[in-house]
Amino acid sequence: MSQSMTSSSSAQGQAVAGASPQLLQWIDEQRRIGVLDATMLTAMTAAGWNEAVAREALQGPAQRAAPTSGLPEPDLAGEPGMIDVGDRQVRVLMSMKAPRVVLFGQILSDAECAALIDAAKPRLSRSLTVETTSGGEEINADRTSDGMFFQRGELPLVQQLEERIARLLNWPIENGEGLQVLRYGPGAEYKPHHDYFAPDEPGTATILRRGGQRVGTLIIYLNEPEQGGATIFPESALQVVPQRGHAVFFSYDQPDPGTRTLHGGAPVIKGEKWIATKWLREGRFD
Ligand code: PD2
Ligand code: ZN
Repeated sequence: MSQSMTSSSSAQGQAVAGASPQLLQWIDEQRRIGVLDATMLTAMTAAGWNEAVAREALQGPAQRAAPTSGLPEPDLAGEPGMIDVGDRQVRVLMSMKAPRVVLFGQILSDAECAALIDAAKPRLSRSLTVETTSGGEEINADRTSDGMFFQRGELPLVQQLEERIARLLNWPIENGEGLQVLRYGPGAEYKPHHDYFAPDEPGTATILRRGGQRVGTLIIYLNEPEQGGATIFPESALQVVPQRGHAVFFSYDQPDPGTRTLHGGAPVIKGEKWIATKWLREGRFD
């Protein structure tokens, strides 16, 4: 829990009697990453804030929350080796400008990777992809993995990971789709594709009603296949070898191949590959 929201702070806020500037700043930060008021209220009272003060501090500061604009993007000003995501330090391992691709380390611990796999395993079924002619879903021969989706915030670990991602990429939790977990066995692959929805497909208008376009993808590696299974960006001759707890992020400012974000999952040759994917939308995905 953040220092800045502890009730022992002596500083007193002027706008809200009893609430410190640090508390108001903490509320703004939580709101910016999409934490709900109810969640903050629970955390504040657990940290010792009087409930009436906590409720008052939460009232009315919606105007302080920054509107979503631009693209999801880590703050790499000053070329940090690590990014503080609240409860963890994430390593910055590689950053490429065009296409925008960033490789991160230790976004999840080994134990958290194992826990996500265990939670997903009983719910796996053959992966579907969004069917862009109708906006529905279909089995896709280009994607031979098994998968499942968690609801946003479905488990404490999922919620924790979503908060980390929101901080890491400066993008609201509400703009994220539910976390998808995929398992690839030997021979399984995901042929090269774009993650945005093709504007000229008839089903795209329906898909976009919920949250607008996808603007970014974070693929998190939950294990290490013995051979094969890299995430490939053929237009950049880039190959990301899965390492447990690492994640590759890429963003696309337009639903256009000019973004050079064509990417795929190379066939697994030996062993299994497990990933968790978070797709980020331009607006709220409710
Ligand atoms: O598993 C991968 O490496 C991969 C490749 C391409 C995952 C995705 N796309 C995806 O989840 O969108
Ligand atoms: Zn993809």
